[in-house]
Amino acid sequence: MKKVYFAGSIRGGRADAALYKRIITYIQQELGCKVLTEHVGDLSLSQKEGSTPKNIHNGENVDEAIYLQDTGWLKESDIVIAECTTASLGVGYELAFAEKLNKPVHIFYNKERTRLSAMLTGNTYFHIHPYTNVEEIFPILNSVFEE
Ligand code: 6IA
Repeated sequence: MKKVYFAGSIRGGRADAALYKRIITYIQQELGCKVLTEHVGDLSLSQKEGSTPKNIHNGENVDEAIYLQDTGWLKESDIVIAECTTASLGVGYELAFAEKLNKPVHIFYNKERTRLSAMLTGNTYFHIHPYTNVEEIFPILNSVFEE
């Protein structure tokens, strides 16, 4: 079963969380893949998640654990899918990290709501899919996963 790393904004803002959830569910149920990062579509995950400056719980640095787990999952993944309409530093970092690992990377964004960074649109390594209606995302995913 293909392992998918889905990237979407968390501290960058949760305006598109419901869309992330829809994409994750589609990848799992319609395309039959394992999504390593299911929590990105968790609607109860508040933007204020871990907003204490160092995010220490029971003596553990939570952010360090998140970083180590996510970079581990990126190494383990077969493909990276990102929804980039809501800008996120974490997602930008993950995309560059995935490129260094030579993972296939597919980036979706709503071209009427945002102008994507030139650091993504200018990099021919990435497969970039601008859309105007979210319904366009699903047939594109079908063809990406047919390959
Ligand atoms: O800068 P951002 O927070 O917007 O970065 C979002 C990206 O970083 C996502 O694609 C995630 O893969 C990763 N990321 C950021 N925060 C977390 C996180 N927080 N857990 C896992 N990955 C994260 C804790 C959530 C937990 C309480 C369920």
